[in-house]
Parts: sequence; structure tokens; C-alpha cells
Amino acid sequence: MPETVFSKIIKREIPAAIIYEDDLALAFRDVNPQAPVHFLVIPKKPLINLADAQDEDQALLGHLLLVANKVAAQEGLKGFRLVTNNGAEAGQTVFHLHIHVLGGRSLNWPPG
Ligand code: DGP
Repeated sequence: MPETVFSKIIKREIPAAIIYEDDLALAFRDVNPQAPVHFLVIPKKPLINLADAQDEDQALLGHLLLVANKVAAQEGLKGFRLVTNNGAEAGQTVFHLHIHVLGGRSLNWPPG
């Protein structure tokens, strides 16, 4: 998988506002926030997107959801939304799997 800005954030080659880290995952604030709280949860493993994940990634994917929940609580969010854009057609621009976590305001449905 080619290097992305997110792999550079993992390696601390470019700065980011990191709010959580463990052996498997990293969470940092989105540089272009779409809500008062908007952070990204990424695996350290270089997966392109959800479609790139395999059965062997089951525990890792579950871990990312639990990290999203944990950091949302840390951020004081009661209601929040998770989004993962899978592929360019869905709006994916950085090709390293990431879960957007959005909150801190009312969120409309359906999303655009
Ligand atoms: P997506 O469109 O789902 O691929 O979302 C990519 C998000 O990543 C987008 O909301 C902006 C964010 N982003 C892109 N480059 C950087 C960066 O260098 N630092 C941070 N913190 N966020 C970034």
C-alpha cells in the first residue's frame, strides 16, 4: 500500500492533534472538522479501507469501534456518528482506513 498522510502521522513525520494511541490504533483530530468534535480513528496496520480488510482483521475492526466509543466518551460526547468512506465514489480521499467520529451538534439524516 502506498504511503499516505496517515501513515506519516503514525510515524510522527507530520504533526497531528493525537488524542488517543495504543498498540493497534491512533485517534487524532480531523484537519477539516465538519462538527465541533470531529476526529479520526485509524488502525496502525496499513489497510486501504474497509473493503481491504480480511477475516483476520475481525478483532482489529472491533477494536477500532471500541476506541471510537472510548474517545467519544473522553471528548464528552453522548450522541455521535461514525462514518467510513469506502472508495473514491463514497468520498474517500485518504486511502488508509479511517473512521470519522462526529459530534457536538445535531446531525442531519440522511447524510449527503
Ligand atoms: P475521507 O474523505 O473519508 O478520506 O476523509 C479524510 C479526512 O482526513 C478529511 O476529513 C480530512 C482529513 N485529513 C486529510 N489530511 C489530513 C492531515 O494531514 N491531518 C489531519 N489531521 N487530517 C487530515
